[in-house]
Amino acid sequence: SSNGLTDVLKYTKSHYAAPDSSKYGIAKGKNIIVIHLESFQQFLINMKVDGQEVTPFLNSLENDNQQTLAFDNFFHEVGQGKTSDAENMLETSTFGLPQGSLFTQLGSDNTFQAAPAILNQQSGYTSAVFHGNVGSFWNRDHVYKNLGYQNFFDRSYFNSSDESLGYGILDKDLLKESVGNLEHLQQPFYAKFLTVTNHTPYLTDDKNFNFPSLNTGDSTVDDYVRTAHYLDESLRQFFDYLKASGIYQNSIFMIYGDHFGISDSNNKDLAKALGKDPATWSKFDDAQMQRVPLMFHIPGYTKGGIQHQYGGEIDVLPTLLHLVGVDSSKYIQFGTDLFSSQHDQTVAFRNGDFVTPNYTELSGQTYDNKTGEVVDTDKLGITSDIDKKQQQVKEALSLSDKLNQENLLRFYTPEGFSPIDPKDFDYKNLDK
Ligand code: GP9
Ligand code: MN
Repeated sequence: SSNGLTDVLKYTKSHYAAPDSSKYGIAKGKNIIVIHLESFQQFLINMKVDGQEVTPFLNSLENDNQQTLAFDNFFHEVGQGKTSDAENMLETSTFGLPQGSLFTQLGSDNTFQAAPAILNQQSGYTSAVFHGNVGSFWNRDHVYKNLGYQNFFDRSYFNSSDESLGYGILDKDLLKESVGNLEHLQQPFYAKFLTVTNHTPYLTDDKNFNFPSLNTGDSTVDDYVRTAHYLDESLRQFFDYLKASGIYQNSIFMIYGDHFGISDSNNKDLAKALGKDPATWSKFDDAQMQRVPLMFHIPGYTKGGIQHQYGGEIDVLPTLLHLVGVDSSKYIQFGTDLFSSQHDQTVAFRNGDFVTPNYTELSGQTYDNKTGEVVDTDKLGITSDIDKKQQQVKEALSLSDKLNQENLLRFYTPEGFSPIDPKDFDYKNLDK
């Protein structure tokens, strides 16, 4: 019934964080170019192998303290839906499901109030997704229509046929071939590029992957830096095309890692390469590894710099909307603007664990972020504070699940928003 909405609205309205006026609208009217870095973790940024930077181009963006606002305490929050969970959170600011993928389970029929629709209706943005894999993967061919995406360029649109490495065509081919289509979109556009080459098991060859591997003996870990380097080169090339076409100067780039690339079971192998002792590696360390990049690169902006506030994927949509000057207050969103003074720095993992700037809570145990040790919360007098945060994390997750599982947005249409009719969109030529 629509009654469940009352609880959801009570939660989201009371957690709404008003924008910071120094950030509101700084990218108003600009094209939005979203770059989804497949399986890309924060530790790759500024990492060196044999004295060479793994991702020199991304480093140059991250460390551009004028034109880039980059986050170094930003976490992915995905569950079993992996890429699709990340996409869902970034497009809707609601969580993925406790089990499986929301895109697959509910994406064909649910009502969404998502980024492409909001940006189109409030600021006249056109929209497109570019992806070098088949359109049916993660049910995207259906979900994207419900999100309001006007165009979806999947593998069938691209001439490249080299799919021997990664998931779909190589990123360099995808990005190179996409620029022509991008140039034909009416501006301002909201365009998302889903990369795929940096995907486990990180297959490489010597022709395309010109970078030394690590030497841990775990091939997944060893080749991860090679495919990450390839992704970095792909982006440098892409930016060169965009600069030549004039699109670059008129755009804001939002770049993020969707989730971990090295799973917890392989982290001990990675430890040495990070200068850590595998013998003392713990669950706490696994949790800290869930940091992924998030950066907003705004050509011509001068007040950038590294941002240390804690946040996660759920927070991206209200942050982005405010940067382009779109009011988010009437929408049901579980995250809060990362730049707001009222931003909630408690980062929820899908299993109910969470991280705050001071503590990491895992299966009911509290770790001190400075020492990585389990603490006695009673002794520190923080038990009630931690309990309150734990309760709030559980509440947010369960209200988001209720909203999605009962398709409650069909009963809530914000003022001035027109519900999306997926029949309005037709993605021709899509591979099925
Ligand atoms: C495939 C790609 C991979 O199209 O998005 O998804 P993942 O396996 O990372 O969830
Ligand atoms: Mn992924």
